[in-house]
Amino acid sequence: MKTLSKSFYLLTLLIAIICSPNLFAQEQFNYDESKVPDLVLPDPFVSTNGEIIKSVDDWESIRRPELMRLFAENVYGGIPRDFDEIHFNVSTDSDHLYKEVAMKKNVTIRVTRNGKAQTVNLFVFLPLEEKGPHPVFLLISHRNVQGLLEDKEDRFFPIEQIVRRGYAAAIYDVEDVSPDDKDRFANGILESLYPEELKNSGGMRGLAAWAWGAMRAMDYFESENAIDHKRASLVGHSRGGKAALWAGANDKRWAVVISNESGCGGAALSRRRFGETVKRINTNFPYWFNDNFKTFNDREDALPIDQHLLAACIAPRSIYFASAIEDQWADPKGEFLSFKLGSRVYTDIYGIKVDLPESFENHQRTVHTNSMGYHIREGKHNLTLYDWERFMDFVDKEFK
Ligand code: GTR
Repeated sequence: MKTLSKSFYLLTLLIAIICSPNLFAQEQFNYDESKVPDLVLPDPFVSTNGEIIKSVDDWESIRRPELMRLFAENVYGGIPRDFDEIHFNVSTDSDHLYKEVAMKKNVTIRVTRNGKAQTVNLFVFLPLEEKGPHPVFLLISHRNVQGLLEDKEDRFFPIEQIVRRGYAAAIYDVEDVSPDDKDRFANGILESLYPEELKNSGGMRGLAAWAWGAMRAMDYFESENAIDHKRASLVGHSRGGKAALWAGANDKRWAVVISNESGCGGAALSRRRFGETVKRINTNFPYWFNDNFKTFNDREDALPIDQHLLAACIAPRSIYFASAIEDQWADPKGEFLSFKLGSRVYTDIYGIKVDLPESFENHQRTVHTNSMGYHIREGKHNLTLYDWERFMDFVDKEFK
């Protein structure tokens, strides 16, 4: 009898293990607000040396450069600015789904450095109805761009709606710059143009490379008469949103920087450890951030920055954070808090009157205030037409 119950027990255990293959591998992620640790965050207004930051000059000459260096060294790697030549090969494409409303330009951006070259394909749709130069939205896309351009029903990049509102719509595929893949990520600018970055533990990896791509698209906008490059908005969703924030912080040519549900390593505060954590993102996507970021796995409190300071580094240019209620993995509350805390630089340093809700719990769904736009919508993790319409409402107002 005893042997029987023992073997029954062992059998049950075996079945349990087989039925849940991740039993031992799976880590627990926190979705319980009461378990979020008390937050002690780095202060935007005290430099590492203890200087008190009070003026635009203090911010721009001391604290902002210091923060940008800390983000580069510890999180994303810097974005190299040097290359030998850049060339744009532009052709007009008349065979596309949006010919009723837009002119399509296919742009091959060719960049050379030390005898090696990299090409990035940029697709630009210009409104037919209105006279240029047109303000522009650029989407950093980690979804297959050819697929998006051939599917009118997909509203991830709603070309028709964007051009009908008088904006140019531009997109490139991160694959052209640095493939979104653990084994292949170096097969782009990291091998061709900037191989030294890979040897540096604080060097550029995937996300910073994608951000470099957005900067090259901006180089093209500057050369294109049909585009009003001074009224350019950079958009990224999720991993693309992380890259958009880093590109926007580095490149002041972007008038508006928009993060859609970028979560961990993007809009959300790392120290909250709500949903995705630093350790988890570094484990699943080791090629997005630099090697130094991995030393903060399970040590978020040791980070010399947190993500509210990245939002702050975009000030006084316009910034937008969007979240989705069911996208708990990206920590909507952590995104709101970093937005709210980042707003202190807009108000206290730049004197911009920003009217944001006091707390996440009492927030309105959409808040478009001076230089700062925010919304949280129903539903899951995605970039939708609803999101784009809110972005365009905000940008209309900003550019008025
Ligand atoms: C998830 C990742 C997130 C986010 C997302 C996405 O798997 O954990 O950080 O970037 O992918 O890009 O859709």
